Amino acid sequence: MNHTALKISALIFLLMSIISSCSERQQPPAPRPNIVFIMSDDHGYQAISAYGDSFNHTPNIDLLAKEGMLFNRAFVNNSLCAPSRAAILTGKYSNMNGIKGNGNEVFDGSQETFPKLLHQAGYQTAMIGKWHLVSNPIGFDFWNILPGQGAYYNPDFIDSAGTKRAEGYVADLTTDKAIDWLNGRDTSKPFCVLVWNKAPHRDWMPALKYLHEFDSINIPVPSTFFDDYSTRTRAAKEQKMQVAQWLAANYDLKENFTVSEPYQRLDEAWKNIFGGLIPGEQAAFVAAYTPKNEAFKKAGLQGKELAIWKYERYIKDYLRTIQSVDDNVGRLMDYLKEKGLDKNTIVVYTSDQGFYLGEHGWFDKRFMYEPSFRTSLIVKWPGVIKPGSVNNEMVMNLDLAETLLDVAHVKIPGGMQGRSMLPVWEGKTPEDWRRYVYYHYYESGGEHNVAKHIGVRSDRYKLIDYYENKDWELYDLQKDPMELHNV
Ligand code: SGN
Ligand code: CA
Repeated sequence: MNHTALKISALIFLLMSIISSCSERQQPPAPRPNIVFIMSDDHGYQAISAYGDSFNHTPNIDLLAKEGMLFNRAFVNNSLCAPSRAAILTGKYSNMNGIKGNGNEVFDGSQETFPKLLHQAGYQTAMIGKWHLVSNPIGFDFWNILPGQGAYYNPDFIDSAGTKRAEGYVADLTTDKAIDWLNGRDTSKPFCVLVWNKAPHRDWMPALKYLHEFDSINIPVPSTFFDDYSTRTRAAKEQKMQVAQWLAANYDLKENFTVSEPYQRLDEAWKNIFGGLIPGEQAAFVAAYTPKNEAFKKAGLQGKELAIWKYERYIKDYLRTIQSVDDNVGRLMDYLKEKGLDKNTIVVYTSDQGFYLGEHGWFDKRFMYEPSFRTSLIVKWPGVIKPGSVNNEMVMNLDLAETLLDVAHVKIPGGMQGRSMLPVWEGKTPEDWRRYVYYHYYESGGEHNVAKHIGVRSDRYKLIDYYENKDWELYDLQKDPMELHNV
């Protein structure tokens, strides 16, 4: 090769390496996953068929479990709506994020939250449904929330322009709004949408199409329904959560509806809720409860029989509202599939806390006993999470913020107190994964009269300190999974 030819071939080599290094650099990075975060309000894991012995059937939520991972030991920091939501958003415990109860605390939206950080990192973000944090959402391209607890029928929704009444059932509307937003989003960016349902929160008002669901089945009370709390400290005895005693005849049990006198014995607050129904809907509602209420009045039940009747009325309405949640999970999943978004979208299904479905004789939550301390958590991520996996690691609501930042390659701020579950999702749980879960319930007195407590749970034991009562409880969960024997 002569001198010129050598020069030319060196030049070609140089050019080719420049071109190849450029093309390497121009490789588009793997697209970041979209996130659909569905949360329900007070949806106990006992009412999801994927979790086992439920009396209802939730095929759409179950499908998420079949295609993703179901967590048997997901716990909350503080089993109440606002504190759990604040922990989910910030990845911090109540004492650090400022929301200890459902009272007058206003969520400080200037804090770092995972949606805000995702937004800063180029995600399109939206929040739709029950928010319950008093201040308006920050860090979202779009938000449309229920005022406070929100209403089931024809509810008001608030956005940055003001309050507007929507027509329909709250679970359907929440999903309609999420789909509308998805349709109008900037498709060049990944998205994160929070779809936070009101259902199945008290007072359990079903969609009209489900008023007769479960009519023909008998739902037995759980084995601990007639718990006498004999080994427990005074907190368990002094609560006001017993189905037998503390459900309201009108609001909760809908006892006083008959076609002939639908309104007579309703107080003002109830009239407002019921008034959300337009007249034709009111008639359908009253007609559904009339024969059952007449039979109930005639039977003159007392004592245990009456308690069992109340339980059935409560649980059936509760489960009816969940049918609508499940339908809407299905609608959202169909939408993702139809738009070809299902492959690169993480879907999270969870609840702000667990709920008593008659265990220990109760409804509501708050206590650190398993039914309310534990919450449902199901996550689907095609290609990353092995379909049909069941996980028994102790994870928490406050891990979600870190995890959802981690999946989007966003730096996790130092102050967050959970831990990214990503390795757990990938089936590679780190050796030093959490072995204890810390809990703190700060309210006391009030409607349900649950005493303040802190506690810690390990794989086998649970220690609870009712610090104002100066009482301790210790459970051996291996020997006593129902937590009936305080040792
Ligand atoms: C309402 C309910 C309570 C419930 C709280 C908190 N009463 O006050 O039973 O514990 O909400 O629920 S009601 O008669 O108004 O329905 S939370 O999910 O928001 O924490
Ligand atoms: Ca709740």
